[in-house]
Amino acid sequence: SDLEETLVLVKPDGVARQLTGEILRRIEAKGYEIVDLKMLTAPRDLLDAHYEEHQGKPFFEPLVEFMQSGPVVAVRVGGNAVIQGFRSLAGTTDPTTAAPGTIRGDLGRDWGLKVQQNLVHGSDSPESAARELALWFA
Ligand code: DAT
Ligand code: MG
Repeated sequence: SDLEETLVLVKPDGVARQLTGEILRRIEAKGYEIVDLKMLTAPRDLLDAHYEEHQGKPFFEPLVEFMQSGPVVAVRVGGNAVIQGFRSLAGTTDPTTAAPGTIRGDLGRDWGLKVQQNLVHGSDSPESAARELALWFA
């Protein structure tokens, strides 16, 4: 087996739309374990560090402002190959084209240009997962 941990964030749109339970349900139904969990309104410096790879891109500022707009739920999720597995559960970045059956495909609303409002974040590699878990669960 390939036991891993990943960082999942229920973004402010997911919390505001009361989808936290539905998203956690899908994670647990897949067989993944909720190892740790907390709700917080993320400070700017945490978001700058979290989205470091996107600094300088045109969507960076709107993304960070959106992520600060309300509470998020940060979840440490464990399981076999969970890093890739949660990305698969989440679906592709844009909810408009995310496959049905995925969190973004089933629940993500089409907000026009606001691609950042796509309900969840999931770490994209073992290196990202380690870095992000250290930031959010320091
Ligand atoms: P993902 O969240 O699928 O890993 P990402 O890491 O490429 O996607 O981007 C981080 C977030 O930034 C993403 O969830 C939504 C937003 N975003 C990405 N590309 C975007 C774009 N072209 N326009 C607007 N927002 C974008
Ligand atoms: Mg990403």
